[in-house]
Amino acid sequence: MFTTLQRLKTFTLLLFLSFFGQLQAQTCEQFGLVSKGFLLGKFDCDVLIVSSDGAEIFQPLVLTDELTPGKLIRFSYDILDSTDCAENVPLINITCLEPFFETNDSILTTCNFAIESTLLEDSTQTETTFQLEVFNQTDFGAYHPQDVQWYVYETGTVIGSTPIIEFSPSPTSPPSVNICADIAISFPNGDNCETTLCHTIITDTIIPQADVCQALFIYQPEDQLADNGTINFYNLSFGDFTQVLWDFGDGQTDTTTESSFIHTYNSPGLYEVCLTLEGNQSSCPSTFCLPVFTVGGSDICTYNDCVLPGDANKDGTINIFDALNLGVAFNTMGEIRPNAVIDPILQAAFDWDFNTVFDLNFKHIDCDGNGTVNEQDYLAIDQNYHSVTKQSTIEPNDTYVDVVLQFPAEKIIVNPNQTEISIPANLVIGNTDKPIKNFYGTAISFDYDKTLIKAVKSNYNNSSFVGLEEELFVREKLIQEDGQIGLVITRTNQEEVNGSGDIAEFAFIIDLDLIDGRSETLIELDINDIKVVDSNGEEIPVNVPEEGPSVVLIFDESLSVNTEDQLTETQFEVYPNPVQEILIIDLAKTIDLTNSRLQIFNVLGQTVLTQAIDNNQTKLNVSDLKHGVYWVKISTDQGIAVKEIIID
Ligand SMILES: [Ca+2]
Ligand SMILES: [Ca+2]
Repeated sequence: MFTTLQRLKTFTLLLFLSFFGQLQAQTCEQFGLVSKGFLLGKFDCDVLIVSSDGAEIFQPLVLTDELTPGKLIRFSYDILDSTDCAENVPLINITCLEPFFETNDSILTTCNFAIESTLLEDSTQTETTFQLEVFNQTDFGAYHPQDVQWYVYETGTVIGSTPIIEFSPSPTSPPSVNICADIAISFPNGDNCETTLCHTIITDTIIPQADVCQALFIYQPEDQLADNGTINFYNLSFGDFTQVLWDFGDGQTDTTTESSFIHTYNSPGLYEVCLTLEGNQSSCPSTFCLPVFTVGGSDICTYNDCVLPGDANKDGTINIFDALNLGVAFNTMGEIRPNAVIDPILQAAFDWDFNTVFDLNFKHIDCDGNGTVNEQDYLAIDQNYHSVTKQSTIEPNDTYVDVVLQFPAEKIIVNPNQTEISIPANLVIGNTDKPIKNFYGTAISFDYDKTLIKAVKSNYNNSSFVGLEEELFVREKLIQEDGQIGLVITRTNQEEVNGSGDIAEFAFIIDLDLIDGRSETLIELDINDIKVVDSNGEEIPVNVPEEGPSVVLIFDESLSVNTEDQLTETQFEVYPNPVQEILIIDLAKTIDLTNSRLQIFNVLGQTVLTQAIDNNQTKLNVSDLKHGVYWVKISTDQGIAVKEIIID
């Protein structure tokens, strides 16, 4: 039996513990959930956890040894059989035997926090999830931090803002990662506490094997706030090794066998630290390296030429012109960027051995940070893309080559029966009298009227002087909501070419319902910028017309067909569509072919083919016609029909 005083004390302790939140399970349902956890407290006593009917649930034996008056302890507990819940264990009680805990005002105002991480059980081999908790070590959790900002120390990526979070490290990370929390709290007496804590989590499950020599270490900044380059190293190596060599990446080495020590860097930054073990085992020597950030978050960019994923020319914006540098550095390899992500955040990276002629390190061109420049790096450009703003054109110069984006004519005839049409515009560089020299790549950005043009598609001209498409890097970026398109075409083998002509076609799909009722409609394009570069990425100045190209669409009633005159769909068929070589026109047997005629028109309304129809099936070889949109018009005594086809 407890004395009244003991009961009172028990109640007081429960009150303290309930502040902590981990032991608030008061119902069966919650009880089942809180089957695992930990207590925190300053106990001058034995602790026993009992059920409401007095049955002992467990006694954490480890406490007995550790309990000394005034000592802070922390222990974990498991409720062994939660099925008891259904019977008679609806409540967790903590029974503290005398002597009892005494509170002390000073501990309530001490800024004494720590971070604990727990690997969650639902982690899989491909993804590990940790629960991270920041807690107050001296007040039973009564004062949880009021303001917590969690971030990955190495990347600055913010990962949460509550005292308890879940975090799944990227599988591409090094095997350990530092998580920091900026913490702020106001105490009842008006004092404030602000601090930053860091905690290392090991993301790989590493199981030491006795017969294997394995170098392994983690590091932690001594004081994240001080940014003073003081780093704690912890040697976690295992196996039978006889010698240890630390290389701190700053020119300093050490052979200490201490399991933990401090190394101070003279200048802050990013360093590659390697630990090598020597020994008699066949798996020795073993070397393990980690990128070590002596400054966390974005502050490291004060000391490192940080990479903004996608900004491959480092001009502070990410757009189609960055893709030109992919061609310049294509297939080059260098250091992998630590903790690489393609989110638009500045990331510290090791320098590569290569720079552009503008002294731009190639690490900026490896947008995804995987150590190789290739087409996959475009993903970061595409994802982090900024609309291009209009650049002023270079003063025209007779020695420069002309680069134009042009429609095939000033006026294009439109058949009012169509619901949509495709209008082409071609990107043309130079001409046979004045070809371009030392050409390596080009990129263009222009705006179009999105209220008239519902889609744009670009096509590289595979017979152009630039080369075969499979040897090139070609990408289109369409921002339909802004009415903007970008296109990059660059070689990738560091070899320049000379030549001239049409290199790409843009097809503008116009919804004719949008311009219904107008006899004429003006389509204008506004060029934001065109760049042409050589194999060094150096710009070759070109003449670009100040006025963007325009075209007038004119509705031609002669192409239109009255409903009464129209052949029904069962009376004719035109296929395949798109067609590459043989176009087949089938007419129903019931149609009188006496005066029948077949015409094909291009988008300019010009007739490109006319012939009589003397058979119910006509086969036409259209492979000689230029690729694009055409209309097939069939005229018979029973009616006429017009059908749009695409020659591919
Ligand atoms: Ca850029
Ligand atoms: Ca890459």
